[in-house]
Amino acid sequence: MSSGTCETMKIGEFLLRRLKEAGVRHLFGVPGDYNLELLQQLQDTDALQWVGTCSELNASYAADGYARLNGLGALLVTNGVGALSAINGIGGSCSEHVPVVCIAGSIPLRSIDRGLGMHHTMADGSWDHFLNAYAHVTAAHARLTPRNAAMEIDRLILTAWREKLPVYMELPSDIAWLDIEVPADPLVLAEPPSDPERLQSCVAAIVARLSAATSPAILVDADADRFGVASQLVDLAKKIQAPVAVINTAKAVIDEPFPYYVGIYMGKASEPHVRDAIETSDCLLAIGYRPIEVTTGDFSASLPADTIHARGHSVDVGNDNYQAVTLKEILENVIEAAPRVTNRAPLHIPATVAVPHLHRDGSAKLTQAAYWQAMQGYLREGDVLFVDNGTSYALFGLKFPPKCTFIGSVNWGSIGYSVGALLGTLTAAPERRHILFVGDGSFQVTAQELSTILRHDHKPVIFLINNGGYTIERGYLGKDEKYNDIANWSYADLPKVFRRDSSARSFVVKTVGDLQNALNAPNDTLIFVESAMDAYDALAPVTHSSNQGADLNYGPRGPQHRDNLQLRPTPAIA
Ligand SMILES: Cc1ncc(C[n+]2csc(CCOP(=O)(O)OP(=O)(O)O)c2C)c(N)n1
Ligand SMILES: [Mg+2]
Repeated sequence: MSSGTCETMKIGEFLLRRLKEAGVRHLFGVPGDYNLELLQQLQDTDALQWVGTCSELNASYAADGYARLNGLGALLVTNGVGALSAINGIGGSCSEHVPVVCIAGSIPLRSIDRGLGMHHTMADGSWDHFLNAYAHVTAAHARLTPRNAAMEIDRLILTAWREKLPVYMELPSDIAWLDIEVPADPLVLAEPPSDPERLQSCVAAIVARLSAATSPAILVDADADRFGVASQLVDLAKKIQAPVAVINTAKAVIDEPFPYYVGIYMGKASEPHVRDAIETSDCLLAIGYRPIEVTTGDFSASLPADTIHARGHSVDVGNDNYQAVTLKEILENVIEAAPRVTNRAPLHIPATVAVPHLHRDGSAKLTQAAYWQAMQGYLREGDVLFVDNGTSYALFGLKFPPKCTFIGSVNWGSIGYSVGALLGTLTAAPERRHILFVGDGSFQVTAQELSTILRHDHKPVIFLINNGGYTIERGYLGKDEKYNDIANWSYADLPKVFRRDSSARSFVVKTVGDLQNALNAPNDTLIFVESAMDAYDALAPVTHSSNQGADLNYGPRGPQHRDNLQLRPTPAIA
């Protein structure tokens, strides 16, 4: 209960205090003259730990990765130049439903009052462009003033946390040190409770459907993770003995060894038993389902027409829509009320991917098939597993051990996200093993952040595929075109470049034996494994999906139909 008492505090200090009360322990970003006054408050009060990044783009990715493990993340940028660098990452947080508070130290209110032209603006006396730009990629935005700061700081932080979406806050540089009256009580992160009647009616409608069903099933998207209901979904699946599938965005949200977990659903591209469980279900409960072409086998997904759609704060059952309900309360009450089922054994899932024939001969040239098979053996319980765009999408085909976390940017798909986000997850949970699977092209976008990872003594494992460019794009168009080639960096030397006294173990891997040797290295320091592979080598599902993407993107008259302009699936290169 709030005591309603107030105290006097500087605006900047109040902002930092509120972030801390909301569970944020680190702030990512880049200093700038418009935010240094807040940074000094951070320094003086020790409220949060500063993690300086090489760019604001990387800070936005780091805050996103941090938020995925921590529940909320934050970054600090400077006006215009910093804010617009970060906006791609914030767009990603919006697309992927990740709560991030983006704070921009902005031009002083005195300049706005007097219409003074300032640097990091269009030099035309304008001041609203960046606020307006952020309005499109956030759930809420505001410029703080001494009058609104106490209210807006709480509104923005709570909105990010409740909606699981980013917010944008401008802190004019001349107000962070001004005293205002603020609530003395700590900020409480809580959802408003559901409307009792709506909750009860909705639960009754769901339970009636589930009880009458003979083949209920559950389909999970990323919101199940963001709204923290994975354990409720497991409990429900156990109680009603129903199969659970995820879509790519939610890989490993349900522990993959869980007996009722059946696999990834993506329409025609799914394994038959998964497709069957979802498409023929007589009561499908879908959680936060937001289909796009890459998560539905190019729109071949076909959910039953009477699917129950549950979202963070509303549910559709039949013709009814229920508002003022929270996902957690809905699920907890459904678990309570649903009759226990004891006669539906878990599906017997046939052994999946045919194991490719692999060379026992260690001197054999490394192929993607051999690589991913070796990686399957490398994963262990509790890993944080990252994938960037590219042929590394093969990671989706691996079976994750228990308690692993998957981090990817599946809907937004911004290459390089993973390297920045890796800094964020390492900062949030340094005790876990973090493994990054990334291509050379994606890595080149955000590579500098490896230096911050080394600077803070983190110990991730980085598996980089060096295939000379954008192989996944060759499957769309330009199999041999120069635009898909990139510079051939000496990737494995980078730890030394980025930290002179680096103790990282670096490997350049060309054969199956080299890879095995690298995989035997202990995880007592950063491990960087650069694997050389053929530019045409990719697992068939990855290339196939690029080919389909080209048909969707370019249409029947597109250039992908010309001879030999597109990499097509071939049996793995031996
Ligand atoms: C910011 C951004 N720019 C461009 C793209 C388009 N794109 C998608 S995948 C890709 C190539 C990835 O290449 P790489 O990381 O080397 O993976 P590979 O397929 O070669 O293993 C590109 C350029 C993108 N997704 N995001
Ligand atoms: Mg590549």
